[in-house]
Amino acid sequence: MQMTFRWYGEGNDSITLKQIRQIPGIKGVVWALHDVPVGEVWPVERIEEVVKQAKEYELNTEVVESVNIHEDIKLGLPTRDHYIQTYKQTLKNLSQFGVKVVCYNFMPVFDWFRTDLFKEMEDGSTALFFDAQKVLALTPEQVVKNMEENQKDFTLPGWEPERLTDLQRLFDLYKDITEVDLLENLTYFLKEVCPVAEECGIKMAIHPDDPPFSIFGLPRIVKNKEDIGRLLRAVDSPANGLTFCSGSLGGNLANDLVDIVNSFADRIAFAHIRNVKHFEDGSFIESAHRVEDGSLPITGIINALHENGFDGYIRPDHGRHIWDEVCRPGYGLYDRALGAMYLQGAWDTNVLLKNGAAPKKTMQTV
Ligand code: DNO
Repeated sequence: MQMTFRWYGEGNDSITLKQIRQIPGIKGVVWALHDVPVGEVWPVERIEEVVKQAKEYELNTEVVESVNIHEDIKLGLPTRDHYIQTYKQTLKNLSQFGVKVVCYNFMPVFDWFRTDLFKEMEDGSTALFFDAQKVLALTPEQVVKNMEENQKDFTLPGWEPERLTDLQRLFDLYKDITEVDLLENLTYFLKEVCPVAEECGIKMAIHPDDPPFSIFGLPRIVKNKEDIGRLLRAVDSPANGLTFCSGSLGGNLANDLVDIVNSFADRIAFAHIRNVKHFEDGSFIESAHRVEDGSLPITGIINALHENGFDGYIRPDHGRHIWDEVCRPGYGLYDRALGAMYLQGAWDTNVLLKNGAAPKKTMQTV
């Protein structure tokens, strides 16, 4: 596996490349041009700029998260063909700079969704929280009203602000879209884009729905093993891959995460690993990565990735906010760095168990 770390870019992230470089084992940054509006082509010069910046710190830029999908593609509107063309051009531009994986999602309207960004935990740290009862009680009309009144509280890292400006229109457009329609629209998109991705040596890696169930009546089609199998079969190309996200799929405890890894190992191009602690009412909080700290089988997942010879990219996922760090919700330095070390510790233990003690290292000259 190749350990990476998400970075929001110079001037857009409080974390520096120098800091990332100093976390043991990190090979590359997972990046995006967050200011390019969804649906527009990513300019070559802008891509080159990020690649150069990362190279200075010996970090690769092989994984992009995300090239977001225009809502017209998800809705299957006639204008989708234009946005599919721009998507293909972005892939071509990225491939000129050695990008190997493009993570994306197909969630209508919202990307990931939480109710609290800084929920206090028992140890005094704060973390992202999903209050299931609060979400269940919200109607789409209330969501629109809440967001209009209090937009900043609902903007999460990775969301494009323009999505929130015409929420009511989007909710209306999705009223008649079923899960079957949405899957058809995803298949249409993948059939167009995968041949180009294959030519470019890029793997498209769909991110599961977060949370992995319908919210506010919107359709969701990447919630569980069955959904994943269906969409991988719909377009049987090596470029049609998966981002295995333990925290997203683990938002539903009925998902057997180890089984999902074992079932789709050859299609997992990228993995986001984090733990989640569940409560009786269906709510969950994003705990530390350690297996004991949450409800998910983090070490079992790493074992399964190792057993399947996983050589794709992996990153620690959302962290808690600890040691008084002021940072983007879920994307601070400290807890994610701890996460990276924990995941590598679990991986190295697997290597040790399989291969026996590591051979003695030769001394480097000073
Ligand atoms: C949240 C992220 C998501 C992810 C997108 C991929 O922290 O995992 O925003 O980047 O769903 O398109």
